[in-house]
Amino acid sequence: MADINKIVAKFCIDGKVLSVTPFGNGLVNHTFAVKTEKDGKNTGYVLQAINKHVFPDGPSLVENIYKITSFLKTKNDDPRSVISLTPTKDGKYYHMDEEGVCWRLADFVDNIVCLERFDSLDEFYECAYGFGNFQRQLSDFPVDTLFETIPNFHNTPLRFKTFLKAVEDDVVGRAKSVQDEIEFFKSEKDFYSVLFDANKEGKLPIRVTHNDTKTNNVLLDKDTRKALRVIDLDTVMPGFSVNDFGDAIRFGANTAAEDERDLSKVSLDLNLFEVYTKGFLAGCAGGLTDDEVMLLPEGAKMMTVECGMRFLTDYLQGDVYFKTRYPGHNLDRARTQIELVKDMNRKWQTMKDIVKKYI
Ligand code: GN1
Ligand code: MG
Repeated sequence: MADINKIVAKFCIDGKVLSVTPFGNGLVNHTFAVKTEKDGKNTGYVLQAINKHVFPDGPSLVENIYKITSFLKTKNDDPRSVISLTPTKDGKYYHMDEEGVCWRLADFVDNIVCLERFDSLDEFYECAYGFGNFQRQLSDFPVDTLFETIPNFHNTPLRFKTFLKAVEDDVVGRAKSVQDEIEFFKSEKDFYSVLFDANKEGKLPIRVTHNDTKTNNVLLDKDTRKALRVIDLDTVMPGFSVNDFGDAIRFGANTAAEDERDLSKVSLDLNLFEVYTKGFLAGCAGGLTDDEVMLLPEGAKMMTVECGMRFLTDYLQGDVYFKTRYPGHNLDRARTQIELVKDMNRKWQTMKDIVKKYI
């Protein structure tokens, strides 16, 4: 990798750089904390190398973030509530290194909590509120001006085709050992188009969506414990609101971690599902149509089944997309998602009854 200090030096840092160290645990980009000092006070930045295999067009991605954050700043007075990109010395918002890796630098916000896992229902509610509010504040953003950083990101029918191709190609010879998992994704094939169908029927509009709504992408203020800032705007793209809701449920309302190996621990917590529904819809402040609200369970199941399929696809392709910590990590993640989908199928009617209460 490029010399990290040289990269940092390309940006307009305010103060003296003290250290640059790896930071966070995203599965895609490389992130670093840049600690700085100015007038005897410690501050900092967040530096990221954009994964060019995942996001081939880094400059357009950064431009998206610039547009979104500039727009959000017109609606938020508190600078802590919106990401600020730091320009480079030549006046851009990214630096392209010699290996063609695109880097960007953002402000570091202090006195926050970033929740890998929330400790209380109130915190989960706040994460939901934060993403709902993000949805609402961008409801009049010109969605057509956004670049699609990953085309077809939540095109589940297409993801299914890619999955079938990976099974057929079986490049690393793993398909035979995961027949049950493969069959599971095939058995759900009629479900994959329900959101696109609803869109065609005029029931599900295209909106500005975040597309990575894990709890750790909403920062809470440490003192007030209220949602402060939505981060990780790489996948902000045109999409369906129900998928933003859904990915949060997949990650946050699971009673186990995304890669739990003891499948008996995996289930959908209906109480958390309801808390998130309440928080998300409160943040949206009436912005979603009744049809959209009724499709929230579909969003939850879609994101879970799609993510599971993506993990299994990656396993079949030899673990080339998601970072893994051990052989079989992607398979474990896929199995967890399958277990969660099965539980959603069992609890389907209750999920529908819950969202209906909030129309
Ligand atoms: C990836 O890198 P991270 O953790 O923010 C992935 C998401 C998956 C998630 C699963 C661009 O997100 O779609 O849901 O892993 N992001 C991309 O943990 O593919
Ligand atoms: Mg992410």
